[in-house]
Amino acid sequence: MHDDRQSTFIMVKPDGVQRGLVGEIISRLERRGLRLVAAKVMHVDESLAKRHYEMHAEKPFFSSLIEYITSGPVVAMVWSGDKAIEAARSTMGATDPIEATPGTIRGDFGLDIEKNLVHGSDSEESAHREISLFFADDEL
Ligand code: IDP
Ligand code: MG
Repeated sequence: MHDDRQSTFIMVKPDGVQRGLVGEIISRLERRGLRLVAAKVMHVDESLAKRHYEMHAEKPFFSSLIEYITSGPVVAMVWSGDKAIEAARSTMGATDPIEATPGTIRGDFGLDIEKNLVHGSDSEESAHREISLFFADDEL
C-alpha cells in the first residue's frame, strides 16, 4: 500500500467540453494511473465560480476568469491515486499553454493562458476545499 494516496479535484473547463476533449483528458489521466472516483457534467454558476477562484479575487483577470468558467458546461471530477495532486498537475502541464511541455494536456491542445482546458487542485488543502465545494458527501 502507498502512504501518499490522495484525492484531487479536476475539472474540464468550458473550452475543453466545447472542443470535444473530455474523453482525451480523461483518457490521459487514466493512462497515467489515476482512478476516476466521481464525475458530473454541470454548469458552474457565478457564486460557485467566485468561491472556487476566491484566491484570485484581486487579480486583474478575475472577472474574465469568472465569465469564462461560467460560460458553458464543465466536467467536474474527483481522481485518486498515489500523489494524485502532483501527478494530475504534471499531466496537465503549466498554467500558460505556451510554456507547457508538449506531451501535457495544455501543451498539446492549448495556446491561451485563460482558456487552458483543465483545472487541477494545487495542494491537499485546496483539493479538500474544492472537492467539498463541488460534490456532496453522498456523491463520492
Ligand atoms: P492553474 O489553473 O494552473 O492552477 P492559477 O494560477 O491557479 O493556474 O490560475 C487559475 C486560472 O486562471 C488558470 O488556469 C487560467 O484559466 C486563469 N489565469 C491564470 N493566469 C492568468 C492570466 O495571467 N491571464 C488570464 N487568465 C489567467
Ligand atoms: Mg490554481
